[in-house]
Amino acid sequence: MARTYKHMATSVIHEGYDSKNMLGSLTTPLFQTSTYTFNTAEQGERRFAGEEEGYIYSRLGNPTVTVLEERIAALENGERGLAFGSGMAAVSAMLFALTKANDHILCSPGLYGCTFGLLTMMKEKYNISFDFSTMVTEDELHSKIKSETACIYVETPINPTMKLIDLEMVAKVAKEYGIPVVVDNTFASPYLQNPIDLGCDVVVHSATKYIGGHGDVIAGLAVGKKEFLDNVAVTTLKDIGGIISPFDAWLLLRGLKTLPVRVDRHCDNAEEIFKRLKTHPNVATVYYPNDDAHPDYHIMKKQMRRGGGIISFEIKGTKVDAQKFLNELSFLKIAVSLGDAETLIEHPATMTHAVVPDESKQYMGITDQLIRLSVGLEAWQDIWADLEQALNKINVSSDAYSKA
Ligand code: LCS
Repeated sequence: MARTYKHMATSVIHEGYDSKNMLGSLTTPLFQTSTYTFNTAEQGERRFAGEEEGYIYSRLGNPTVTVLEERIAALENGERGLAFGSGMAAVSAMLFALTKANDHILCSPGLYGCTFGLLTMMKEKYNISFDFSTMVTEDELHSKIKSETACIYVETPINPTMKLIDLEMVAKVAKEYGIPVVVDNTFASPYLQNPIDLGCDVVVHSATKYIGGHGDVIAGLAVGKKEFLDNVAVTTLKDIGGIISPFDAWLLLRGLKTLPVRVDRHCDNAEEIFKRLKTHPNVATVYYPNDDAHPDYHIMKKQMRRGGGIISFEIKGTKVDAQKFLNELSFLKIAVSLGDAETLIEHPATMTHAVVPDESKQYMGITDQLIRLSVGLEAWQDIWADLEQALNKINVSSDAYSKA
């Protein structure tokens, strides 16, 4: 679905919904129903045979969910959207749809912990192997593609290291082999980055994050070609059944309306916090895409509208110091998830990426000193005051300093 409106701020509010068709209801009605009645037995037969348009049963489709799917398709400039009960349901549906036993998946040099867990499970059960590419040069990417490579799976920015992948470059190389590129666009949100516009094939989101934006929904979305997602809808989604509830779809439609306003504020706040973290004596390294010293800054300039709301940083010290820093925070919340109004802060090595084996953590750059900060919508001055007072309390031993 091509975007109807020139500006995303209008699209997030209006795409996929016309109040004239819904008794003038300004907001999308919540169709909280599990099934739909047929006027006649013959009508039921026609609907099941696909000869007549219409809803059958909410695992197969629901009008509130349809509006959400049309809206996300428009925001990502894809032909079709599909909603899921979690980000992982969306990720797993895409990977199962694109692979068969003995295939290979090539991944960006870092992935969300549960995506890593899913790939490990696919390897153990179906011998679908996976490995990583730095995706820094075309040559390196070419060298990692095998005859069994069935898809390329990319996070950018990568959770939690904030490395970026040049999507145009990856899409160009993949096209030479006819391999689809799936991009997890969770960290950027559709407001900051649109992978399909850069030549990629499928976009997935943990809608739990910026799209919902309020910490009250677990959901996932996928966007891609109509033929591909029509097929996923009647196979992986219908028969494995990881569907979204109509109420959660309704909450996402509400959250989406303020996506540009919220994400701009997240970015404004993150820029202020980033500058201050960079000069704090107890912080060793800061990873934020909109930093001209970030190794992937040129990629951020090319493919993202702004740097986003997530900052990762390494404190000087040990795991104990990292945990002490978190414990010293006053109102900022220690929690996984991200993209909420509340600032959330976590320790990836022992939380979101705890399932990743040490060797892979090391490859990805997830150290015991690494902290991930999802900058919220509070006043940045209050966020910084809390971070600063907690950072000041880390007792950095001389031993730890020498290791850092
Ligand atoms: N993709 C990315 C990049 C994610 O960060 C997450 C969740 C998912 C997919 C899965 O989405 P879910 O099923 O949770 O909706 N990331 C989390 C995180 O970093 N902290 O808590 C969850």
